[in-house]
Amino acid sequence: MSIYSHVKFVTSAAEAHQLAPDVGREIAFAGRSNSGKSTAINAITQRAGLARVSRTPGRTQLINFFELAPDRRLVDLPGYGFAKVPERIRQHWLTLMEHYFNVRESLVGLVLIVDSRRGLGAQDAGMLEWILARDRLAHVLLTKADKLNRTDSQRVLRETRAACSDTAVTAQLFSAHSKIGFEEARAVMDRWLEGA
Ligand SMILES: Nc1nc2c(ncn2[C@@H]2O[C@H](COP(=O)(O)OP(=O)(O)OP(=O)(O)O)[C@@H](O)[C@H]2O)c(=O)[nH]1
Ligand SMILES: [Mg+2]
Repeated sequence: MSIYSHVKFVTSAAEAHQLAPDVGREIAFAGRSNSGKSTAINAITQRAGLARVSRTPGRTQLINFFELAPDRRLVDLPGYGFAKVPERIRQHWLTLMEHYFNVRESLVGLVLIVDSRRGLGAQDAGMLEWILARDRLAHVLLTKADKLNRTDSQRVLRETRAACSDTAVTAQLFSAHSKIGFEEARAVMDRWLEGA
C-alpha cells in the first residue's frame, strides 16, 4: 500500500482565507490550462475522478487540496495561459497564486505539468523561477507523452533538462493514458514528503 492509496479530497479555495491549514508538507501541481494537472494527480494516486478532468481549458479555477495522510497533501492549482480567460479572472488568479506561494510554509515542492507536445513555455519558466526564488523544489512532468514518438519525446526531455541545467529542477516523461513515468514521479514525491 502506498501513501497515495488513502488520498481524499479536503477542500477547495477560491480565496486566500480558504486555504487548508498550513501544517505538515504539501506538493502543488501547476501548469498551463489543459496541460493535464488533474489527470496527473488522478494517475499518480490511482484514483479516477478524484481531481476533475475537463476538455474545457481553465475549468479548475480553485485551489483544490487532497490529503494523503495527516499533514501530507497534494494541491491542484488553477491553470494559467488560457487566452480566453477574462482579465478580472486572470488578476484574481495572479493575486491568489502570489498569496499561496508567499505564505505557504508547508509547500515543499512544485510538480510542473507541461504538455510534451508544447515543451517548456515562457509562463512555465516563470513559474519555475517563482518557486526557485522561494527555495522550493521543482520537478517537471512532460505529460501526454503517448502523443509523441520516441524520438520526439526524448528530444523534448533533453531540451527541458538543458533549459533547467543551471538549477536543481528535474524532469521526466509522463503519460496518464499510457502509464508512463508513474513510479518515477512517485519516487520524487515520496522523497519530498518524507520528514517531520
Ligand atoms: N493523450 C493524453 N491526454 C491527456 C493526458 N493527460 C491529460 N490528458 C487530457 O488533457 C485534457 C486536460 O486534462 P486535465 O487533467 O483536465 O488538465 P488540467 O491541467 O487539470 O486543466 P485545467 O484544470 O483546465 O487547468 C483532458 O482531455 C485529458 O484527458 C495524457 O497523459 N495523455
Ligand atoms: Mg484541472
